[in-house]
Amino acid sequence: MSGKVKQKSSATAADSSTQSINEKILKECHTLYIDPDNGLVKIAESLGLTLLAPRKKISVLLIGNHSAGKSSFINWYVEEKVQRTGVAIETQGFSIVTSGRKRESLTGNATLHLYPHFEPLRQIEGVTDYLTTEISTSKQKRFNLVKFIDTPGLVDGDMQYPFDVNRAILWLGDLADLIFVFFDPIGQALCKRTLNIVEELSNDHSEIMRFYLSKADEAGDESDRQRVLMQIVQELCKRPNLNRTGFEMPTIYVPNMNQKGSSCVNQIEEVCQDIEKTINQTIQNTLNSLERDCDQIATLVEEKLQKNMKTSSENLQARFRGASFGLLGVFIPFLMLTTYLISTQQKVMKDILGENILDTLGIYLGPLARGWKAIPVQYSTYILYFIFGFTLIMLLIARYVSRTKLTLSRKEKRHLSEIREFVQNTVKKKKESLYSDYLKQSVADHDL
Ligand SMILES: Nc1nc2c(ncn2[C@@H]2O[C@H](COP(=O)(O)OP(=O)(O)O)[C@@H](O)[C@H]2O)c(=O)[nH]1
Ligand SMILES: [Mg+2]
Repeated sequence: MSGKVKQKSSATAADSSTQSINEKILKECHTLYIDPDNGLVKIAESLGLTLLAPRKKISVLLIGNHSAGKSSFINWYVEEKVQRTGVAIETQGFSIVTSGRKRESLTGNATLHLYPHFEPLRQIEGVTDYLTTEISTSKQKRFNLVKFIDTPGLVDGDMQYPFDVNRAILWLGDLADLIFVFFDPIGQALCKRTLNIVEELSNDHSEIMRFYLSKADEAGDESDRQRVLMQIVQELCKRPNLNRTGFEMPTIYVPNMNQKGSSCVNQIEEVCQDIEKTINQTIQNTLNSLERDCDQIATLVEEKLQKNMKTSSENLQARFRGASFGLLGVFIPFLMLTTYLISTQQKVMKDILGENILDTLGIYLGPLARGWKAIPVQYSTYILYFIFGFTLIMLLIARYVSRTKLTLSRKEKRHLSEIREFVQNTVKKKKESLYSDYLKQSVADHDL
């Protein structure tokens, strides 16, 4: 066994190490988001921000006419007969082909359980019954980082699908990282249904769509092939939304299916390169998003702490204002009452305070006390009401202006600082190390 491994060509060995590094990067990024304790999704949610966890694999959606060779392509890529091929025009459903630990076929419900983000598919009536997942243990090519979504062959005419096939494909298109459109030379290359869906998909996804002339070995000689290609391109260009300059359509066929020994160039490697390119792009995007999401979380924390500081100082001011009005509300009435009593009840006051104090008070409060004397006796009850009213109003004002806003507890502040520290240091450091792991695969060490 070990001898066999050693005999592997160095290219294959490098390939498999690359595979595992890229796989590791996407897995670790995914975990950084979904960790139940300190995952970024949960942290962001506590700050009122919604983050989506990155996927561990890219999704490739394959669409095309019935019998265009979609399923055969998947089987060729995976190097295992996972998908049924060449079936008669019968209703086929959607099939997700993915890598895993054990060969297994899952039903629609199990599929939705495995991929919760596919759950909205349930809204399209009937689809769940025609949805399966094929798990294969294959590690060929980049299969560990790719999830293929095989779709029912499209046909024109009276064919009745037990679900809204267009709607389902459009919905899956929103999820895909790549959309492969297969046109075959013999079948109904110009199937209207296919062209309609292609046109609709290209409204939002033209940059991830790739067109291929599949089963190119069956297209006859070179001039026949050119004619077929011209025909398809012409048909596509009739559609205003699809009229793209520099329309590219590589000719591909599954190598071992070339029974007739056609000499046609096979550009199927370009398909693999496209998948590879998309994986690399996805890894870079995922790492960039990770950094951006960390920054966003740190900014939110910063804003929260700043706002809390502002609220704290506003609360302090409010308390001070409240205390001032409170004091006024007590002191002024006290002054008024005292002077009133001095001026009107001199004898009683003398008994209570003693002559000395009364004299001293008389010096300071004399002018006010004289003011009281000027007011006729019959109004004195109103004066007392006024004083009580004044006190009441001042105390109410004091209460009103001293209202404070809720601030963060010390524990909450510490928690926020910890979050900032975690995303800015721990997560970002992790991101940096993943980035250099990624770059190391293609660049020599001294360049880093
Ligand atoms: N000659 C040739 N036949 C192919 C090729 N790909 C698929 N086929 C055949 O075309 C038929 C339909 O293929 P299939 O993969 O089921 O098409 P699908 O309906 O698009 O999934 C099958 O009988 C395959 O053997 C190819 O590249 N070359
Ligand atoms: Mg098929």
